[in-house]
Amino acid sequence: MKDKKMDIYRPPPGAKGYDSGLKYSSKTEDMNGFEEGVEFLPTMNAKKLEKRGPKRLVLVVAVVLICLLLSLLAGFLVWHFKYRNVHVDKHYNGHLRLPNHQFMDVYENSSSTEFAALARKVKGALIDIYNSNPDVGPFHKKTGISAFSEGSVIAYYWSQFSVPQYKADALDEAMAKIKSSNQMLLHKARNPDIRVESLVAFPSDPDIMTASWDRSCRYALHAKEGVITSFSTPGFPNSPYPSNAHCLWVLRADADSVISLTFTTFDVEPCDLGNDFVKVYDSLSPVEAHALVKLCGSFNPSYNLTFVSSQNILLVMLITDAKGRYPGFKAEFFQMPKKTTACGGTLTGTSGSFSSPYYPGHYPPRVDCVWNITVPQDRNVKVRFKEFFLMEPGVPMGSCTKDYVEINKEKYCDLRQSFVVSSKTNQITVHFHSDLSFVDTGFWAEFLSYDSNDPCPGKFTCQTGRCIDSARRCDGWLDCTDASDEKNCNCTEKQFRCQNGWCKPKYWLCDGVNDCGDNSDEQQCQCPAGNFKCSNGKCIPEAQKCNGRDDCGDGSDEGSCGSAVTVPCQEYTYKCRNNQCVNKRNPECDDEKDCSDNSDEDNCNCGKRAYRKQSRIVGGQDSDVGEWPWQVSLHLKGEGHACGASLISNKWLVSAAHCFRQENFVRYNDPTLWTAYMGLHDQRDRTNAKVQSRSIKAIIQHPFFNDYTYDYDIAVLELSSPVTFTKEIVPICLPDATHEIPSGKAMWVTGWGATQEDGIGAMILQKAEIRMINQTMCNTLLPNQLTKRMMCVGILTGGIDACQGDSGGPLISIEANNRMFLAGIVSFGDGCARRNKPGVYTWVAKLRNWIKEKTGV
Ligand code: 4AZ
Repeated sequence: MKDKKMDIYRPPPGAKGYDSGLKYSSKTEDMNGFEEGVEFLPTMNAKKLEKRGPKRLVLVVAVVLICLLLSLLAGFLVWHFKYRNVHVDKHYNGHLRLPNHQFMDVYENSSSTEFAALARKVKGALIDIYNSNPDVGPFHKKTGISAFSEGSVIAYYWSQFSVPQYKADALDEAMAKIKSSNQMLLHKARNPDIRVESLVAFPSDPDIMTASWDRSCRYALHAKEGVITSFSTPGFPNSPYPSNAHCLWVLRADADSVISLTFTTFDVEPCDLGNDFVKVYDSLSPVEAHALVKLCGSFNPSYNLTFVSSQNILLVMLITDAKGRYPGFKAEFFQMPKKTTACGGTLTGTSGSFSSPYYPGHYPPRVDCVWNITVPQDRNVKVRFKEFFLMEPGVPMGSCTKDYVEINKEKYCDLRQSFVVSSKTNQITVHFHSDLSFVDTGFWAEFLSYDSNDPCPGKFTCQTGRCIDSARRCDGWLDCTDASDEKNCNCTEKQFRCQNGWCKPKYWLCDGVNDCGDNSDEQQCQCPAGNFKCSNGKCIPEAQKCNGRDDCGDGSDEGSCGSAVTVPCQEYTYKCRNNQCVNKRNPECDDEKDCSDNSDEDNCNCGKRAYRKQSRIVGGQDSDVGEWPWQVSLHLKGEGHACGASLISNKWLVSAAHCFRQENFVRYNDPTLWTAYMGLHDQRDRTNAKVQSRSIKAIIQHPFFNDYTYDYDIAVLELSSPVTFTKEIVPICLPDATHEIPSGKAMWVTGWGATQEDGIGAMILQKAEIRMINQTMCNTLLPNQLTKRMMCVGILTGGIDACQGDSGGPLISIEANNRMFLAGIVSFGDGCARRNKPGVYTWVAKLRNWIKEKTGV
């Protein structure tokens, strides 16, 4: 303390008085104004402060320490009660082998004394095993034995544990390793009567753990030699299955047999509407690791739902929730000798075919098949996979970590289009592997020998080995799956060069489709920066978008301005029933309330197919049963199928006016000449119970139909009596007059028309995916032919199109929530499937008011 005046005590930061001192000293100029003798601030009394300081410090430190201790204690208590003391329930399912026991038929009956006796022993053994592991034993609550099967004896069990949360992972780990731990040996020493082998435990199937039910049912069925055994969900087919139910069917076959199970009818709640499902396990334990398939929704009867077990057991489980009761399933099963699952072998000769076991049924789990293919010495061999379905849930695309086909050291899996693998020698080996869980329909393939010097006589050889027509080289189409037919090309004057070097027909420029792959064919047609591109191609300043005025001329600048807003009515705005207008694009039946009176969602029982979309026939054109349930076949007396039509209500159809024009002195608009078939799939199967046929009461052609230009090519037909809607008969939604379809949009055309120009009609309903082509481009391709009631839709490279006999049929646009709309009616074309000659369709939205006027729909 040299100078008391100078020795100003500064309390620790935060202590009271520190701020005051600073404030004071910083305002020295004000000091002059203070009264003498007034003890103004404690900081000025240095002596007092010096004395008080150390005491206060001790106090502060003590308080801090106490606080620290208290919070530590609180933390410990929280941890103890919230985590250490909080127990979680854990459930496992598994199985084990009892090598010194012989299977007896009575073990199939879980109420037999023999079952109970063995179950007791197995349970005791399991508890012993658990108790010998400190991460497992202390938490064990309950164990039960659910079944036994052959294989000495295999016992299926479940165990329940209650474990502190912080020990849950250790329990999972210990259970996962239970097979490899030496606890089983320990157990054997203690109880020599029961030897345990191959013990495995899996966390219980999460699908079961998340479900809740108050009804359960259990059935045990044993296959009889040479007999097919059927079973079905409770109440089938007269009443729907129960809600909140958990049903199990234990299916068994004799030793050394496997089970073939087929669902002949399957109609469960749609997967996206609820939580009802059926799961099939290749085990008597319902564990995900042995699940073969999880099914929900409804499958049409032609879809193959056959599954084959790897052993003589299968478990089928149905779980339903509180809502949505559906008919359920009917299934049948039979046993067959295990050796029939043998697959692979040696294949020789110049060609042949082979497939995964039970194709097109689902291949069994746990199989490895090897085909050694040898063709004559001087030839090479290639394998063409015609169909290939090896999809497993949860497997990253292309990783092939589970089921796969391996050739030339490369693995193939997932879902693939037809592909070819070739060998540079006269031999090739194909290895098919399926793991323990989840199966698919597999593949079928053919092998061919070829001359290595000329693998594709007269044709172009893709780098994959596939042969394609030489004319397809450098034509802009990717005909080889590896695009090798479009590499190293010199563009002709009818082609332009994409930025990535590919040559594409000039017609494909600015058609709204990214033909180049790098979008360079669409870039030159972009509007300048700051501009909006209208659907008709016009460019307008961005600021004019959504300003309530039709600056484009086609309303496209006002069509999609976020969520629906009531705006002044315009030609392009959707008009609600209460005469208010909204500015949302295509608001009708999109499952969102856009009009204040909800009229945009009225009459929307249309455009949804009842069956799950199953067709995975890549490259094929056959439809599935029920895939296009509004498709109608119009038969002309004495001639059979002549035109298509679409069902729009239970008694009205929409078709093309030109189907009913007068020709060769026949008045085709005479309704008595026609019969309509609804729910039809195969033209040869018109007596099928699913088909409803009706005569026609009235044909109303559009009064402006021009039989020369085909303008207004539309007609409505009234059925003699209404049809009943079924899974195969559903009406299509009609688009509002303001409905917009952007160029490039993919749509579907369906019909029984000719499958090639001048060809004959198809027996099975065909489908093709085609694209909307902009009007400007269309006018260039089909000059002087188009009116405002026509749209051009097709694939400019050719090969896919409607054709004769498809006329009058639907062009379908898939909109929000997979709802389908009748965008067009097949009208005419310049031949069929010709390059740069898209099909012409009647634009239904433009004639929507006329349809309403004539039919009330
Ligand atoms: C017809 O004759 C027909 N490529 C229908 C459609 C097309 C061609 C012909 C379109 O019914």
